[in-house]
Amino acid sequence: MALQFEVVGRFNRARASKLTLPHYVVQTPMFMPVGTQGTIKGLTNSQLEDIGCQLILGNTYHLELRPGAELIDELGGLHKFMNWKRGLLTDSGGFQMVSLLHLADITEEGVTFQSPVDGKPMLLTPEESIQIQNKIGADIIMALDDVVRTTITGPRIEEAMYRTLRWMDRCIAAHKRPDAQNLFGIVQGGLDPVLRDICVRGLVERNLPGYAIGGLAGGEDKDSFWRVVAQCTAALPEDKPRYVMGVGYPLDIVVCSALGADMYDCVYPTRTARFGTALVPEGVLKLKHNAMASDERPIDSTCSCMVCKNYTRAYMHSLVTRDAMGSQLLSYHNLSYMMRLSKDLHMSIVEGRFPEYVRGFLRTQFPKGD
Ligand code: PRF
Ligand code: ZN
Repeated sequence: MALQFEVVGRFNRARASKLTLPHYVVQTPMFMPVGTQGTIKGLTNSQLEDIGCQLILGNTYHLELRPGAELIDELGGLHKFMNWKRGLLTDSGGFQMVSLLHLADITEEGVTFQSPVDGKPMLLTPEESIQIQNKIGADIIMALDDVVRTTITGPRIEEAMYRTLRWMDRCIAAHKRPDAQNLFGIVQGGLDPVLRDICVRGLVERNLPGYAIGGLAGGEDKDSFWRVVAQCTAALPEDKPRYVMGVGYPLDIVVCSALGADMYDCVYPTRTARFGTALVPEGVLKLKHNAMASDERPIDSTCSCMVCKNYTRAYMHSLVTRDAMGSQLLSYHNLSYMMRLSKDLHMSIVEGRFPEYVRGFLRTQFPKGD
């Protein structure tokens, strides 16, 4: 195991931790920005460091297509290649192919898909996903899982859950660097509590360095989503990190942290920035609205980020969706907001004022109490 997980604060099921990874020590709860091509769209590494970003995500699938894991390995691994000194995590690739390419097809052998480069059929097996991730060299690597939409029902959900467990064993056998990289398992099983339970038990038996809860944030209602998270966190070991994949919205991060989850990733803050939407304590602020055209206030008067210190809503209104700088500045603010949220959650748990923090968060987001 190449990590140390130390719980430094608790409030009921919520925890704050110090997670020591091979390249960096991070604090949880933690939001991890998503970089596909070895970069977070619109931000430099030093900007990411300035806003307190502790760990970023890379995608196995994208990095393998370009520039290729072989080359990254030759050049000393992804940390060195992109000159990022903090934490890195790579997702296994299957989910990206299934969600991006509708032509992907899953068999027991792996995920088959048509190459977006030349249209040739390609196959990503659990063994290959791990080999690629070993070459990329991230601190945390993810098992290849069989992901199905939570909104479908029937035998396919059960098949995918059992296949995810069988693939887990193939990933463990293929993992060549367990002392330098942490292989996390992923709980699948849709919205079915019996299947989720079988999957959690199966993964826990394999004694992995950390566990992810997958298959969520795919269109199911919030109640079902939170119920699955609550069930999984209750059954996962106390002394290992728990990562809810593809989440998400600030509200979901607050709720999942209250339920005992520690790590989150989502493209939402940077994607929504590119459409001109700012994350603020009250919810969202649409900078494209005409009302912003002459508004001299900063995006968020409670935010001390570089963008809020220097620019008005009016200036941002004139830039967004017209100039790349608009997306870049807004991504910077939105990620600053997510980093502040992570830090506030951590500190409020450590300082024993988590319930007050959550109440304040909810009151600001839902002032009418709805
Ligand atoms: N599995 C993997 N990556 C993911 C997910 C998953 O279930 C999700 C949740 N839908 C986001 N990213 N491997
Ligand atoms: Zn700001």
